[in-house]
Parts: sequence; C-alpha cells; structure tokens
Amino acid sequence: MRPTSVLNISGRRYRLGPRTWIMGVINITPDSFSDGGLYFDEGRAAAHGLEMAADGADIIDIGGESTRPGSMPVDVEEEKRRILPVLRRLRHETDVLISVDTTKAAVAEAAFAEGADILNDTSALRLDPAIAASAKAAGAAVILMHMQGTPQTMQLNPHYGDVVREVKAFLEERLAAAEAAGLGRDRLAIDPGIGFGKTTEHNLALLDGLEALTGLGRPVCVGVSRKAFIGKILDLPADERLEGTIAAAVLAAARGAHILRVHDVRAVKRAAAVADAVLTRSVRPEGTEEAEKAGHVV
Ligand code: HH2
Repeated sequence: MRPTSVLNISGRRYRLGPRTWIMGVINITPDSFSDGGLYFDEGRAAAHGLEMAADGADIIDIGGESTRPGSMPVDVEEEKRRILPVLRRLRHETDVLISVDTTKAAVAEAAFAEGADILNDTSALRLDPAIAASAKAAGAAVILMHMQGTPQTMQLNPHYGDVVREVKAFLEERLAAAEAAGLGRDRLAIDPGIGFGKTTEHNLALLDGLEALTGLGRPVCVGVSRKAFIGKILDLPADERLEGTIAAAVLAAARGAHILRVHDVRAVKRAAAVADAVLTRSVRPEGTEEAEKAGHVV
C-alpha cells in the first residue's frame, strides 16, 4: 500500500495516500500535444476547468506553455495573458486547489497573486533561480519534476545507466535544493517526468519501479495522460489513448503514485476509486463525506 504523506498547501496540511488525488490538466496553448488549441479560448478553458472540478478533480493544473518535444518557448507576458484570466475565473467560481504549470518566477508570482496554491515546475526550480523565493513567499506547495535536457532537445537521445536510480537521485538532490532555498520539505512533492527526456523503455521502467520514489518520503505525482509511450504500445493517436491512460494511471497508483495528472478526469477518477478500494480493502462511495475526508485536511 502507498505510504501516507502530508503535503502543506497554502498553510493547510493535506493527507495524501488513502485516496488517489486527481489533477486535471488545462493547457491554454495552441500547440500542446493532445489538447493544443482546444482551450486557447478563455471561456472554453474556464468552462473545462469547472467541469473537471465538478467531476471530482482535487487540483486543476493550468499551463500556458507547451513542453512537448521541440515546442517553442513562450515569453512571460504571453504566458500570463494566457493563464491569468482563466485562473481568476476558476478561483472565483470554485474552491478547488489550483496549480500553475510554469518554470518562470514572474508567471508563478502573478498566478499566486490570483490565488494559485501549487507550483508545478517541470524544471524542478532549475530554469529560473527566482522561482523558489516566489513559491516560498506565497506559501505554495511545489511539485519538482525530473527532465533530462530541455523540451527542445530532450527526445533527441535520452540516455541513462539505471533510469530509476538516476531519476531518484535527481529528485533527492532537487528536494535538498528546494529545502536550501527555504521551502520546507512538507511543501514538496516529486514527479518522475514521464516522457521528459525518456524513451518508451525508460518510461516503462520508471512506472514499474515507481515504488523506489516513494522511498523519498514525499507525495509522488505522475503524468501518463495520453503520452507517446501509450501511443507506441497501442499504435494509436493522442485522442485514442484513454484506455491506455487508465491502465498506466491505475498501475502508477498501485505502485505508489499519490497524484495522477490527467486530461480525462471523470474516467480516471472512477478507475482510481476502484483501485483505491482494492489497495485499502475498503469502500468509500464516491462523493460521500467519508471519501472526501480520506484525502483531505489533517
Ligand atoms: N507533463 C506535461 C506537462 N506538465 N507536469 C508534471 N508535474 N508531470 C507531467 O508528467 C507533466 C507536467 C506534458 O503534458 P501536457 O501538459 O498534456 O502537454 P504539453 O506540455 O504539450 O502542454
């Protein structure tokens, strides 16, 4: 069974473990690999966020810059222009936790000012040295993700001796760096960065070996949703990877993932609830107070 881990988010302590948390993704971008262009419109993005919250997402993750292999960087003003109006509307209309998927301190700071609770930094605080201080000042929790290389170069020739061991060592080092920057360990979560500088075999090894990461004592977030390795296995395009996503997500939960980052909230939430019942050998009917409490404020 997944170890329980407490995560401090905006000064509240959440118990993660008994119930899998679902993080719903909104990419307000023209070029994201699976939903690029779909939510580039503010109204559609906000409506989609509200729908995911109603479907039971614990966190809504808002991003304004694609990290797909070969994607082009976006400047600060454009990234803010994309995400802030949507964030503002979600903050006003729901009390769901909101994370901002960015590597830039100025974007993160603006998002925290609008009520974002979590920084989801795919560079694990490496790209912008000021971002740790922004998160610290805001009281935000931080997800530190592993990536080999940069989105521009990461899929050219990913290489590892022992991928699980190396990703674990990287995350251990980034946890220490975050702590040295003043972020308490109770505010930190980790993510192996499925698809970020990894071949299909590397992704499979990481998912199978995920339990090694729970050994770091922090909540583990995993993003398998619609990713290329599923397409490789099934020979299917991104819009036909739901079943593959559910299989990989449930397996990740069984191997120790506390948070699943997905595009298809309703489907993965249902699958994870069944997986949780097996893992805990107990039934907490969805939508009941008991189910809510199983993963909430301590
Ligand atoms: N994957 C993507 C983006 N952000 N953050 C975390 N913590 N973990 C992930 O696995 C992860 C992430 C890539 O997926 P997506 O946002 O759908 O695509 P794009 O980067 O093209 O917008």
